[in-house]
Amino acid sequence: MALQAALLPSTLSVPKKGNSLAAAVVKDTAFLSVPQKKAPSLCVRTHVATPTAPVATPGSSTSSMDKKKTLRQGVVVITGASSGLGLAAAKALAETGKWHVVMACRDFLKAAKAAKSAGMADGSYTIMHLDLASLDSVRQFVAHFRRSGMPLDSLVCNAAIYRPTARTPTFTADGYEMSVGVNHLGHFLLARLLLDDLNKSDYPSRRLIILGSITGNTNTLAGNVPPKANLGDLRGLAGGLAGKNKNGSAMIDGAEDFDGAKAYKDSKICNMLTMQELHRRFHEDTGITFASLYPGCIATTGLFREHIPLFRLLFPPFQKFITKGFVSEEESGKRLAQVVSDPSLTKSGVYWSWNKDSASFENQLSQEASDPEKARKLYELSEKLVGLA
Ligand code: LMG
Ligand code: NDP
Ligand code: PMR
Repeated sequence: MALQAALLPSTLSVPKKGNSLAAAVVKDTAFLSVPQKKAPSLCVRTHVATPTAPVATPGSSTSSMDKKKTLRQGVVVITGASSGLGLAAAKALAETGKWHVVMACRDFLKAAKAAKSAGMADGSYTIMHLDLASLDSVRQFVAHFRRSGMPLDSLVCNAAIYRPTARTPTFTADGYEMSVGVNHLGHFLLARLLLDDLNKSDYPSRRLIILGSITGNTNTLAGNVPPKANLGDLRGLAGGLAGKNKNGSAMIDGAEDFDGAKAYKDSKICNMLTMQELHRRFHEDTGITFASLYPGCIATTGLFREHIPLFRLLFPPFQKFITKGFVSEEESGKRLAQVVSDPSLTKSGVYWSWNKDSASFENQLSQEASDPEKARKLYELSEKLVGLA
């Protein structure tokens, strides 16, 4: 893998606190349109500069030559960092001092409150507005991020919605079924646009991570709980996922009836297929690591907010005591943080999972979630739907 120099010269470290670039970044939000119903400001920087503090290179040797070389602070963008796994990973990474976290969130004030109440230190993160239910917002986020002057060293596509009891679809601003629109298409555009930025980064290990899940994999017990994920021949996606096509289907497989639980599981297959297709298309040339993961069953997060109250009450004890698949938000955050920054997890094209002792391993994806032909087709259709082809 084309890893660049493992250690960066100190001349590459980014501007110091209080510099003019950073000051401009703090104030420069006017060029962005303010999203409806949301917080008035799109970016609050809780510190003044792009990452400064040189930190020791993980695993670097202690020879006198090496001591002089330092690795600058990395910059990681995490979508949906206002709750659950995203927030826990943001906190875990920020706490190390090795990472500056860009929290890309749809609800600015919620994110600000969440960061504060999680105890994230001022200066360790920046909040930027991103609503994955709008491709315009995705493009605006990318423009905004670039204007900030920060490098991009790692991108985590984490945000998701789950509409477990929905029997009728809702749609994104662009007219795509919401679960697939947010979880897959919004992230697809974001990832594609930010690939350039990752590629420009001088950071030794650049990574693009997309959250997958066990429930999208039918080679597991959890993946066999109905309704099961299945993309079929992607005819619903090819038909535009229903928003603007009255005769189309809102389900990827083209099914007539909408099923919110299945739509989520289908979107997770898309996430896992996308990671692999990105790996096939870009890893060799760019050296970027593409990875996905199942962080464990984090049964207490906001993901289940739309489930019936009885489910929300019973699901955590069920996972804790019966399936034993339960993992706390804190532990899952550490797992995701590992995939972002652990020097031993640089392998690309991998779907990571953790065993009972919380040790990571390369997991096997289901046949459908690892089908290269489906991945290619999904990729090409998605490019069309997000306006890249
Ligand atoms: C659907 O219901 C909803 O209809 C839908 O709206 C959406 O919410 C969706 O996935 C989300 O769920 C699923 C429903 C039907 O499951 C239930 O919620 C039923 C719960 C019934 C509780 C059963 C009692 C179990 C133990 C009691 C413990 C008390 C705590 C209870 C906490 C409950 C929290 C959930 O699901 C079913 O039809 C039930 C049967 C599912 C079993 C599926 C297992 C299939 C196994 C097949 C094996 C295949 C082999 C694979 C290879 C494996 C290799 C390792
Ligand atoms: P949460 O609901 O706690 O977090 C989801 C995040 O996504 C929230 O910050 C939410 O924002 C954000 N989000 C939702 N819609 C949008 C949007 N349109 N634009 C931008 N952000 C949005 O769920 P989890 O932390 O559990 O889920 C995180 C990831 O982990 C998901 O990809 C999920 O599929 C995956 N996962 C979760 C598992 C679990 O057991 N919980 C298991 C396996 C995978 P807001 O705070 O404003 O609502
Ligand atoms: Mg599941 C055997 C282990 C296991 C694991 C690890 C999960 C994870 N689940 C398991 C088993 C079962 N679940 C069984 C036997 C049942 C039937 C009683 C069951 C039910 C169930 C429901 C109704 N499970 C669920 C739901 C949801 O609504 C969640 C879902 O499917 O969201 C899409 C869910 C989950 N189970 C999991 C995980 C990780 C989830 C959250 C889904 C995700 O993010 O992918």
